[in-house]
Amino acid sequence: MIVKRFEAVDMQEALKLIKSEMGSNAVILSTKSIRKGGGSFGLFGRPLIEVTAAIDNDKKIAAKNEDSKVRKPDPYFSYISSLLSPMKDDINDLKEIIKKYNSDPQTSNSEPRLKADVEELKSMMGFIIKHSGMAEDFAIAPEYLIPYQRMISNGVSEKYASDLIDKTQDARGNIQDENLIIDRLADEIMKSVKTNGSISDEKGGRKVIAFIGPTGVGKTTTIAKIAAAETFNKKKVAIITVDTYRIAAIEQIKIYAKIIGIPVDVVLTPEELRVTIEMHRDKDVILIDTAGRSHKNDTQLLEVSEFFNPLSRFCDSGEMETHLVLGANADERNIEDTIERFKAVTNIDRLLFTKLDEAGIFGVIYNQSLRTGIPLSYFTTGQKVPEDIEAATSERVADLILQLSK
Ligand SMILES: Nc1nc2c(ncn2[C@@H]2O[C@H](COP(=O)(O)OP(=O)(O)O)[C@@H](O)[C@H]2O)c(=O)[nH]1
Ligand SMILES: [Mg+2]
Repeated sequence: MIVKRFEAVDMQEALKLIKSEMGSNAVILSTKSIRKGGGSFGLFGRPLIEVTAAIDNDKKIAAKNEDSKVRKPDPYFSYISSLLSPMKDDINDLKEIIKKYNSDPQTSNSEPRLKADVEELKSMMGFIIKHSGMAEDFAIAPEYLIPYQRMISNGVSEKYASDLIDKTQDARGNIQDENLIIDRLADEIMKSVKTNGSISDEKGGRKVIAFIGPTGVGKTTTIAKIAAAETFNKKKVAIITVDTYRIAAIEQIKIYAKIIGIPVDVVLTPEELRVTIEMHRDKDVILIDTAGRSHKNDTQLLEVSEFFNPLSRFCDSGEMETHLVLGANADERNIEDTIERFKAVTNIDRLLFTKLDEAGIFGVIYNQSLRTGIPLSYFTTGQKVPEDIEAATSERVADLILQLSK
């Protein structure tokens, strides 16, 4: 691995330097503010940022590490293991029988018979599944059992998993090849989930985006990541913090904004918010952070509506968006409860899932997006600013649910 330090006036310049010297596979290890020139300890000098970046000699290894970031011990594998362990003896007996069967000169030429036995076993399995109550509303063919269980053990709701299986079965008749089934399920997942890509990809004029959600889910960190990416895409970005509690959290966003080299304003009232947005008329992207307490606090929910609901009146249509930020590592019931509480007081345009690196299963992302019909905007995959973020895509959702890139 090659590690290098870069000094620049802001993040935008640093990223340019890193990209040109190390290529786009380089990863940022750390960033800090420094001063150069001036007094003996660098006091009074020019403020600069120092960014340490690294690149792996072997890109393949780098890509593998990147991938393992969101991969936890396979819940599907543990599930299947737990199902299989009581049957271990039977499986070993079966293996012995097959071995004998193959080595017996009288039977080794009887492939058709073996095939018929396998078919019989499959239909028996189908019968058991049908009558076990596991698949009450749909008749699942045995070939679909493993993909179905893979989705269930990854947290996809039974209803959505059966819908997906149904669609794959109906549209194209029964398929025997498991890989083909997975491919077609991926197609159905991609067709059913809505994603909106990054802000830069969206057409139209300026965007004013409010990030709301419970405390600690990663709103401020995510805003810093998006601000850095948009600045890098040559967009003019400003951050506004709605601080209704005057907590130290403001310092955090101020530091990020300084490193990225963009302005940050703190507003206290809905009127100040309106005036500040108006002041940033020249910006392409305005990101609004909220300090907030727990979502259980109803006064905070009311404040969200008090601040953001009037915005749609003086922003052009399509300009104003509200992204509800949710931790993918939380319990699904909590997530659903949060969505409902925020939905009751304000319009939610996008769901943004953070902490995918800390989540063991990903079904919640699909379930909640389908349940609400709200498109997904971004996924974040770690604490590092600016790199641990990706625009949500339907391909990635299919990958997360079916574990295609494992
Ligand atoms: N593991 C992990 N931690 C994250 C991610 N995003 C944010 N965090 C951490 O979550 C904590 C709270 O983040 P913050 O942005 O202050 O949350 P806020 O209260 O919603 O503004 C911080 O320690 C972040 O570094 C993520 O994608 N993965
Ligand atoms: Mg915050």
